[in-house]
Amino acid sequence: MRSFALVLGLAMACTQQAAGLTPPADAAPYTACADITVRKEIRSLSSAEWKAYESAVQQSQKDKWVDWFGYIHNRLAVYAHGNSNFFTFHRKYTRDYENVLKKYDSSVVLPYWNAMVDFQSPSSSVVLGSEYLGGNGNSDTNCVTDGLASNWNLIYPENHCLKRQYSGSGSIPAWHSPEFITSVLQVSKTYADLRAGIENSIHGAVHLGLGGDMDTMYSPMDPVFWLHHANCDRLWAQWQAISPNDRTYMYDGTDSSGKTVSLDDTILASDVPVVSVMRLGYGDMCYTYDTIQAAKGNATALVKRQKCNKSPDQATQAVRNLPPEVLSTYYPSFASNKAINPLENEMPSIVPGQPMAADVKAAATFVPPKPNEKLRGKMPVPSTLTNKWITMMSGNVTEVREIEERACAMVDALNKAGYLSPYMVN
Ligand SMILES: *[C@@H]1O[C@H](CO)[C@@H](O)[C@H](O)[C@H]1NC(C)=O
Ligand SMILES: *[C@@H]1O[C@H](CO)[C@@H](O)[C@H](O)[C@H]1NC(C)=O
Ligand SMILES: [Cu+2]
Repeated sequence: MRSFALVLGLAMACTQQAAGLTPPADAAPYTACADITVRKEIRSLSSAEWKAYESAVQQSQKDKWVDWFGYIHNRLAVYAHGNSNFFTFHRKYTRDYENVLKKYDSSVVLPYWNAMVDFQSPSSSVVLGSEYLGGNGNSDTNCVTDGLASNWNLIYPENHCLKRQYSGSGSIPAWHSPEFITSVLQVSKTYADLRAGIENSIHGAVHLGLGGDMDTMYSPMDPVFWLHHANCDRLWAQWQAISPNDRTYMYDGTDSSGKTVSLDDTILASDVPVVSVMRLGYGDMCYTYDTIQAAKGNATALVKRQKCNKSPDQATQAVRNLPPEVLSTYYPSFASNKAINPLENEMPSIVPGQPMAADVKAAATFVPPKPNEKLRGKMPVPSTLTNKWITMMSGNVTEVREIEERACAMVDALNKAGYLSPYMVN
């Protein structure tokens, strides 16, 4: 009980309304982590960090951990998607994989991929280049033949090579922009709102855009899965941190059977309750994200990126200059005159085409691309989810189409206002 009292004491000392930050009375006493690691965007990793990560992932594949995680995910598909379990299950599950990687190399920290930055032309992202996660599968077999998972042979659900089949015949159609995700962070008032807004937008779009194994329920076999889900987890963590008193333990909506979820629910394929994953920095959740660190005034992790982006605030300013009715509909926080909270702003920090810090030569000579003036008012509408995908995870079609309509309407509103996204460079 000592540690429980400590957690409570800390929460009270740091906040005015401690109630929301305090775990429910019947929750186990999760203690503050002694050591909190920082998950960084893949483009910020040094060569040593990337090599260590790559090596641990390779070993996990040789030892069939990749097959194991694919099996678990496939078995839990319906439980873990299209409902409130989405964020909580995947937080525990990605942490479990990160813990496996740490057995090979304790210094390894799971990176995330901010895929929104690449929304205009996902297939040109350096992240899908041969030095990193590799690109499209071979045109005959769809087997991935470059990058980290080049020529991987997997045994689940049957012997097969790791496959990718970009959904746009050789390329990937547009994803959801940093502008859209910024809007989701600002308009979502409940956990269930945020879950629907993220799962049905960038989450699904990345899975479907890459195709192959990523378009199945054993998608964790593709190493892209982990970086992509770390990104979704980051967005949840950021949203929680915007208003920690109300949101740290906010858990609402229903599960796959329609039952209202509870912090006491056991996370499937684990022996821990949901409450144990809600607060980063406690229990086994001994990690945070660089963007959250930066928002709290520690910009160390973001320094490399900001060197590439001379005026990160220009992007935010362009959105803030949108007409008031667009702001009040999509960006309620920007509509007020308050200072911008970096936690609810996905706009600055990375620029499209930015090389990986690990690629020292490319990073040294990189000149950030200017937004293409010809594309003013021509932001693309993000790709939509297929019926096959929605059915595969027992998703709610009405819910999916609602988010898609909002994404489409936002793009229309921005285009009508003559907006030029700083991420539109091609
Ligand atoms: C600041 O961020 C860096 C890099 O992510 C991290 O190593 C360091 O521990 C952080 N410092 C504090 C005081 O949190
Ligand atoms: C599906 O989503 C819609 C819109 O969010 C909601 O009103 C409806 O209750 C949901 N249906 C089920 C079966 O959960
Ligand atoms: Cu999943």
